[in-house]
Amino acid sequence: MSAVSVPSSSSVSVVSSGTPGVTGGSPIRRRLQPEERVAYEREGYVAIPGVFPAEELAALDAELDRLITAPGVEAGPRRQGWIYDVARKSVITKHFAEDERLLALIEEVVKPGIAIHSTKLVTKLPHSQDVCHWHQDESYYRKDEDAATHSRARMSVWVPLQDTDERNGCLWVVPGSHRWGIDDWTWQDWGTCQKRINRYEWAEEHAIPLPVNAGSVVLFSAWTWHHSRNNHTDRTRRAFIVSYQEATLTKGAGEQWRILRPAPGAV
Ligand SMILES: O=C(O)CCC(=O)C(=O)O
Repeated sequence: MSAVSVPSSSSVSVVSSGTPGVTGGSPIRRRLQPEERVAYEREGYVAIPGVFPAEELAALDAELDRLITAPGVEAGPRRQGWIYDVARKSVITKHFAEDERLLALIEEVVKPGIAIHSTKLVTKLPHSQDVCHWHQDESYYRKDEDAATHSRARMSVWVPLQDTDERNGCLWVVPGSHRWGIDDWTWQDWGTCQKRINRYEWAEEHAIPLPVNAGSVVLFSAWTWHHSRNNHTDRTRRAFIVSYQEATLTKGAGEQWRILRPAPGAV
């Protein structure tokens, strides 16, 4: 196991399997390696390099350029360049959210079966001030009073379409935070990801950045504290995000919910 793309002072769970053809080579369909799974369970996230080739991401990027100009697709003035429910907007985006390379990576964690809870495109335009506050996806997804929303395995898969680092608003996480339940939060009237965790200052002190290259994917638990900062560069930064959950739940985010692989034995 070797670490890649990590700041030297951090303990980022970015691991590569050492499997020929995975790291920096031609992308292949593969499962999480045991050490990647251990890292995910311990830290609440893991970054996997070399999942998608550049030309495939460029095609997806071009499709998103096309989609974003279609009437009613963009999420709104406060979310320029964002597309909610992006996987249901075109054949290309649908296929991407259902890609077997993603499903193979998550299948031993998100189970039994795999369903889509929701998908979105998150964009940071050049020099945008759109901080995404510290939050847990689960605080949006889980309703205490509704057992059909109580996932034990929900995971968000974050796929950057450009190389990301601290200058263009890479993802930040607090390692281990997926084990602490749902933290108290307060709605913010500015920025994005507005259910800001009350302990956000503490999060800042304990967070690490995940600078990952395009072609990588970051898998993180829906309970993991995460956020992203401004884009200080001249280039747009996009991330295609799919939240998956076990197929035994009977709902996700409205019409976005879709079973991709039924749980074994399900009719
Ligand atoms: O891509 C980003 O900047 C983070 C977005 C995010 O965490 C979210 O929308 O839930």
